[in-house]
Amino acid sequence: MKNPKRYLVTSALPYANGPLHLGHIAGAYLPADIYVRYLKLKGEDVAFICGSDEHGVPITLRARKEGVSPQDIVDKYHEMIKNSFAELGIAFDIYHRTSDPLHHETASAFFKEMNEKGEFIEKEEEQFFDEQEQQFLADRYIIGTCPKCGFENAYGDQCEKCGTSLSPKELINPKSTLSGNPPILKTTKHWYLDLEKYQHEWLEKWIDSHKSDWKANVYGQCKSWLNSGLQPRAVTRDLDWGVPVPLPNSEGKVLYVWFDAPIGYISATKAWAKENGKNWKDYWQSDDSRLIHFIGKDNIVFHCLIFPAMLKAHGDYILPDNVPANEFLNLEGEKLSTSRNWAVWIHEYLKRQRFYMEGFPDPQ
Ligand code: B3M
Ligand code: ZN
Repeated sequence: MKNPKRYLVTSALPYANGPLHLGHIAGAYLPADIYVRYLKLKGEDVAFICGSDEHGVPITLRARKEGVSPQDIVDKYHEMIKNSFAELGIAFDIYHRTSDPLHHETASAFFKEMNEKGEFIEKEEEQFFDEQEQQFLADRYIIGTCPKCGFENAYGDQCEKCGTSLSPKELINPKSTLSGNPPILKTTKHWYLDLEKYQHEWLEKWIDSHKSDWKANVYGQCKSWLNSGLQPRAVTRDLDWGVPVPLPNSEGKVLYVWFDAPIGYISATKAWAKENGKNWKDYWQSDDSRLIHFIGKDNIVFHCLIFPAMLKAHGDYILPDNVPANEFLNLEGEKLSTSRNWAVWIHEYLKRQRFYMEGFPDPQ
């Protein structure tokens, strides 16, 4: 876009289930911070938005393991992540969080408006249910034997041993990680985003229009998703942690974390605008604004296909102008990873840096 009036720059919302590591910073935060500093030096009108992503199954799993509530987990890591960014000098205009009531309101309203426009497919399906715990089981709550390689502790969505993506029903001898019992199949209703329809109506054309101005790895990944054909995707889950589905008879259901998290960019912008005498709609709903998402490469499909589909289906919003996604950072040849505890942790790095800068304390 030539001569936009204002810029909305976002960095991926870190999951509040662990501290930041160097891979995060190199991927989505430092490049965005440099870009924003450049724009601001030029005198541009910029909002630089980020916050904690505080929903999703990994947070509930961690809470269970530590015997605390999901809110306790996100409170702890939100503070820690926010402080690390501040100390590193990554200068967001706001660092918000998705457990904030303003976010719940915003995400609920977004879902409701899409639903009223008839954008969702409602479908009943059989899913695994733990009878003892009286709970439907998210993919990560089910383990069993991998049908490809025979590894006995494969998750319902992926085998960590051979890397195959799975669906829970493919596992041999599935077991609930909550009670250890074999789950039963039970019918449940969910709301789906009709990505197949959008692909044919406009998404494919829109991605093609960015062949030359998006990074080759980003464009290439989008094309490969499109070539294998997009399928409808469930945007709700049976879970008790998240933004409740704002419709009658949907107790025990929440919005899928990848539905509410990108809306977190919108709620964060609202919170920032309120504090700074700005109008958030200028940034999200005006054609002379430029929206740019900085992310890591594992988030490409959500930012380039799914979130744009949501924005367009809602109807009032602009689409991202660019989505610079970076490759992973490796440490001794292996990808940095929170779950495998293979990382340079930012809070530790900052502690050491402070130590070297301030010098050794006096011996007495
Ligand atoms: N929290 C995933 C990640 O940190 C996710 C990003 C959300 S951006 C809306 O990789
Ligand atoms: Zn396997």
